[in-house]
Amino acid sequence: MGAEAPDPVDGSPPGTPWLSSAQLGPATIPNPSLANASASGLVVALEANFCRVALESVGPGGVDQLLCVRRTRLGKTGQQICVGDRVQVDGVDWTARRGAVAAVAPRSSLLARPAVANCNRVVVVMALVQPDLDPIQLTRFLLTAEATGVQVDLVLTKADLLAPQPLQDWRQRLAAWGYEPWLVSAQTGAGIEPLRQHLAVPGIAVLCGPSGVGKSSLLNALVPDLALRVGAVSGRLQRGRHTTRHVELFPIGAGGLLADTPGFNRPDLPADPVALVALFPEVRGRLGAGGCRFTNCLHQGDPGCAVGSDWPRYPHYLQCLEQVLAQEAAAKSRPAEPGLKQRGGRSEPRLDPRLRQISRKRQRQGDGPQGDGSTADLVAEEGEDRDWDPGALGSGPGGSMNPAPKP
Ligand SMILES: Nc1nc2c(ncn2[C@@H]2O[C@H](COP(=O)(O)OP(=O)(O)OP(=O)(O)O)[C@@H](O)[C@H]2O)c(=O)[nH]1
Ligand SMILES: [Mg+2]
Ligand SMILES: [Zn+2]
Repeated sequence: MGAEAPDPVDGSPPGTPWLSSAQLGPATIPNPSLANASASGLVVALEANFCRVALESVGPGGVDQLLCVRRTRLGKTGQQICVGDRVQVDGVDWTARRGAVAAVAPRSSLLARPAVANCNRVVVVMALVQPDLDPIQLTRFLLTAEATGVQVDLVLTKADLLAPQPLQDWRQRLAAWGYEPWLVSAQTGAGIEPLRQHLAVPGIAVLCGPSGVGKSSLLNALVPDLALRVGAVSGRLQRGRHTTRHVELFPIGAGGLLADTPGFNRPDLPADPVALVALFPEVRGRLGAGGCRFTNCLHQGDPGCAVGSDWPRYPHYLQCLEQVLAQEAAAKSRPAEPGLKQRGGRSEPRLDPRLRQISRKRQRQGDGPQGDGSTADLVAEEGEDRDWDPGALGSGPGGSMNPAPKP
């Protein structure tokens, strides 16, 4: 592991920044009739100021992927672009294999973190050991996954490091949570083949979990010859080192795409306390037919509560509920200050418009985040916005395939 396979499109190793201006050269359009051509495709990777779009149909010269920036008028609508988005690309330069995203199709689902649109399945990946499996952290990841409304799978990695009895104990414990986990080892290959068959179906699946649990190792085991970079865990808590930095989709089976994502340790909890309990599959059935006496029941031992407390994750539920209520109260008592925007119960600084100006100027001078000014050629015509933040999403599923109205 660790060796990097060349990128199937441009020959660069995966994980390398988008092509620099030196690599790309000036945006030459030898055949004017090919300029301003448009195409549609799927965003398969997002990094810094660019996205890579896999085209629905192969273009002139066998080009099947384009490196794209975003049109300013799209940015002005607040429309963010995520991996998994179906997009319309215009201003295509087939020779340089570049274009600009002009419109985003409506999304069927949206996972906020990692940011992936239109996923059909969220695969929560946690290690059994190194780092030790923490039930609360696992619950938070599962809640985030369940909140998307798509199918949720649970994969527990590093099974080679645990004896059969503790493995069996985890199986039983998680069955009571309503999950049938896939216990796998990327090291020995145990459990990999059945999981590959399960995942190799049309649609987009997303690996999601903390750093160091083995998401990239799992992808390497599932998709031979991929050779994604992996990093050893370290420290007393055996934490990962955030080896994967960007979301990227890789083909698995016919029509199946699996996203490797950067690990993170603490997923946000959903905002609505009343909706929280439905994200616990083991008690979802108790909410139907009659349900609790009070429609706003928070299931804390209230009279006529149908959910009750006789389930193993009830203490986890109460702990999460307490946090959701606290973040809701904090958001209510704290009016949005000028210069701050409310997001998920937290205040975040707005991007100072002056910073955007500086950033653009710097990029024109060839000192952008990639240090290459490579977008300057692409933006000359329409002044594309290159300040997008892949982590900051629009207000939810939505978006429009209709290009934003011209100002
Ligand atoms: N023993 C054992 N080690 C594993 C297994 N899977 C992954 N590892 C090791 O765990 C460490 C972390 O693996 P990665 O694949 O980089 O983890 P990741 O989840 O992609 O981490 P980030 O990219 O930081 O989010 C590496 O040292 C791997 O060799 C496994 O099944 N068994
Ligand atoms: Mg990784
Ligand atoms: Zn109740």
